[in-house]
Amino acid sequence: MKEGTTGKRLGIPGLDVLSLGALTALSMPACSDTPVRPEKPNVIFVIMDDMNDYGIGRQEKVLTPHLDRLRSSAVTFTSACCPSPLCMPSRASFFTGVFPHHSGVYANGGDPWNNSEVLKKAETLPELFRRNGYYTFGRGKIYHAKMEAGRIERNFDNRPVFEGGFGPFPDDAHRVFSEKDVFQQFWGVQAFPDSLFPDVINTDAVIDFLKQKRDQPFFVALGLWRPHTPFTAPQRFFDCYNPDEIVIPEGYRADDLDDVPGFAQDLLDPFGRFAVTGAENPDRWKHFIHGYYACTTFADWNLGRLIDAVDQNGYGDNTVIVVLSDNGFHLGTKNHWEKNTLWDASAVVPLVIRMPDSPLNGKKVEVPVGLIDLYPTIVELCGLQPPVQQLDGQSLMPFFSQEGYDPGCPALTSLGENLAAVRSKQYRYIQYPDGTNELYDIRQDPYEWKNLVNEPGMDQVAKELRKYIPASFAKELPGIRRN
Ligand SMILES: [Ca+2]
Ligand SMILES: [Ca+2]
Repeated sequence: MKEGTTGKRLGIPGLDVLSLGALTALSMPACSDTPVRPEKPNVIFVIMDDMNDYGIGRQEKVLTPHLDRLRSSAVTFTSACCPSPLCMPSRASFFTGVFPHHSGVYANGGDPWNNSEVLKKAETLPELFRRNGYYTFGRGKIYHAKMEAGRIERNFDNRPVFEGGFGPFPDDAHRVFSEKDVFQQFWGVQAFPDSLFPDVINTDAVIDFLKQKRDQPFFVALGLWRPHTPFTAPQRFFDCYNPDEIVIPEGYRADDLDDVPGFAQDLLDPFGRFAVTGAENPDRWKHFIHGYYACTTFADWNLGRLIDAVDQNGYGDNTVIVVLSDNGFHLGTKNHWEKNTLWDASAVVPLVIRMPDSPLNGKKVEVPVGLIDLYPTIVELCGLQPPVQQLDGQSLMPFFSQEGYDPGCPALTSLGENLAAVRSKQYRYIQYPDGTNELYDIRQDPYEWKNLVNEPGMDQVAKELRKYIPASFAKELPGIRRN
């Protein structure tokens, strides 16, 4: 933890929360232009599921007006990486501050909260908040992996922590069944009314919570189920897009996999989805892209409702809003749907943080950071007693006060033992367990078309980046699922 910032309101130099707290305790009238606020800031996490960095990096045509609005008063991290490009391990990691290579939790399945000795003992961020006197309120898809009775109660004060699931699901006429895995029957595109969506119900619950007055600082985790499949959303979000204007992603190249190692190719398309929706069916491909765009704009609409509730209920000045996605999403690039890869499409995620009073709000940070950094950021920001576990990330707080700050470390994403990638400002280096690897110059080649690892003169670049791949990896939990 950085010395000297803890105890300052929101950690931003210039405003000392202890002074404000002392004024309150002595019942001294504050100056009319000096708001008196709780000592500890409130914190809200909005966790998107499978949302790409649209509107932040590429593909500006996808409509995220509320995220755009938030970004005008927030810091946007344009190269934020998830710790693992899958729902469960990503969330288990950033909610504990422990990297997958220390917990053994690299992929979905495997009951991480019971089977990982590290995560069994670790304090999740909500557990830490509660121990530090916060009221914790959770709704929706938060951890992905179920927690046993007892532990979920240690995480959240509210009841129920309604999750809701991925529904509503399309009917048979709107589904595409994978020929490779007939159990993947939820894959489809269809409109439904608002009332059927858990995201609407859960966002409503958070809005109701924000209308209540509290004398305790709070932490809210709202986990939205969209834009994750199935691509069901209310009709008006489909109507935001003209189907005739949907195009195949510009990052797609039919021959892109020619220079990709076999190990990487084996990770692709485990359900055969791209085979039935992709290059041989361009109309169907565009139809599914339309569905993903509609679900992204739907998720953004719920975000907008939450931001309005924060501001309209007087929490705007003392509440930090963190918007992130657990992983990115391929829409056919590298002949692949969804995630489960170590390229930018899976590993780079939206990360937007509104830190009231930051002089850098409205700016972009292009330095790679990780969702792993959120936990130590929050510990510093809120002045929390540290958790029992060793934290793997670095506090992001300097990014909110020092323009041009650069700790100089690439961001790490792991998908298994000896299966990991690092992302620097210029390059992505990927290492596979069989010793094969990839190297891309993101500045010159943002879609990672040309693997440079065997190009003359690139040995030194690869060697430097390889230093940031962990020297050892925890043994993977049994029972994992790579999807
Ligand atoms: Ca996800
Ligand atoms: Ca290629």
